[in-house]
Amino acid sequence: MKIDQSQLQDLNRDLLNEHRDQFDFLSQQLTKIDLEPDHIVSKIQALQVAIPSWALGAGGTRFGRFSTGGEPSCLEEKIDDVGLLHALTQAAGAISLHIPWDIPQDPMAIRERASMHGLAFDAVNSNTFQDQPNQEHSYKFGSLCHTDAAVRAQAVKHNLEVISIGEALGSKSITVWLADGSSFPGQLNFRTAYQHTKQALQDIYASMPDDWKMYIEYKPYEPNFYSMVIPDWGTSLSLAQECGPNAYTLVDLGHHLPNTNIEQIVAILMMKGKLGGFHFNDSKYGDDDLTVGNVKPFQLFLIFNELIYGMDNNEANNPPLAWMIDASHNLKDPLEDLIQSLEAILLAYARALLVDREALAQAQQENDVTRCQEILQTAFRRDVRPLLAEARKRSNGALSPLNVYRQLKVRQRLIQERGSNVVATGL
Ligand code: PSV
Ligand code: MN
Repeated sequence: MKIDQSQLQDLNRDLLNEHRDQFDFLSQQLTKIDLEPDHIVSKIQALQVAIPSWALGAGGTRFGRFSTGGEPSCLEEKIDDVGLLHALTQAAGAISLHIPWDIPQDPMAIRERASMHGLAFDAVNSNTFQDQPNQEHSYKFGSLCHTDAAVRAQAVKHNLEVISIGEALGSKSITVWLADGSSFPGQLNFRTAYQHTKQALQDIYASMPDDWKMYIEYKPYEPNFYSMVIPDWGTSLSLAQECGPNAYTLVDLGHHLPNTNIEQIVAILMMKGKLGGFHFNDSKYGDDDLTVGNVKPFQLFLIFNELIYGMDNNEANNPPLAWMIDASHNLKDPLEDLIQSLEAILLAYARALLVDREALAQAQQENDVTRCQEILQTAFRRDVRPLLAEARKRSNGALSPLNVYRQLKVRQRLIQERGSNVVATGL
């Protein structure tokens, strides 16, 4: 199904007067503190977040999976779902594919379908954390780090295939996440595992087109529980440095031990020009893959505060970041969940744009701790939802995406079209 533009505009009309009042009121307040509402709105309009092809169906836990109904059963339908999200929010202008979960049979046709929805192809993701049918060597004991050179070669080859699929689609980057590691002390020689991984990443990097980027993701534990070969940003950064200028660290918000100061990691990586991308999600305990900003919205704001500072003070030429939502939807309708995640990302971004940076720098210089805190919290506590709605209005999206989604009965229509038992590929 496609969102009918005239229906969407009709639904917008019902909310227009209230929206205008709220936007005008906020605009006046912002103008008083020397902020330009139009400038902020255009920045919000420009932020586009990729949706991963594996986040459109119900996820599962190792204890079970409950289907949502109307899930996309093929890549074409996944693209259509991202198209729905983009039509409503105007903030989801890209899709990120995981290979081999989503191998395009006809890349040109897939490209055309995506561009009909206004979507670009973001990073392609390799998968050496699962064995595929008829695969010669198993990844049970690792992939790029494996003790056996034949397994490593197979994993490198897979990454090269992923790159060539990405090229056919117009992607410009590959994200490598490795489940490699050990679950028992003594199982793995840490140094050998690192060296093997470094060599394999260098081999992949060497075959990458010149205008491509490699993003190296890290994760402290899971599925291995004693050690991961790339457990943290330091290891990822050192591997990226060993690969070359087009290799970067990718931060997945769920891939940190509890209470890690992620905003500080972001600041240092950007200072080094080595932050490549972001996987957004939220968590209470581990890699919970929950809706962005639902548990720790202040942390998300602080991260965006550093991102904006990094983008404004970019001496190291950190490239534009690849933004993606990497979540799993076990209870909620995945599309509703993604709408909420997009809203949370944009809210954090918009609030961080309001931070009075000059005043903050001065307060920091004077060690006025109270004032530093006030400056951040003043920005964080402002209700910026009218700015987001205005950005969507100007881009022909929905003033209230979730309401339109429900009023147009999108899920019910998808169930009618696709049935209630289809299961999307992914985790
Ligand atoms: C691993 O937890 C991860 O965050 C990586 O990005 C994977 O590619 C993705 O989830 C999907 O499994
Ligand atoms: Mn991730």
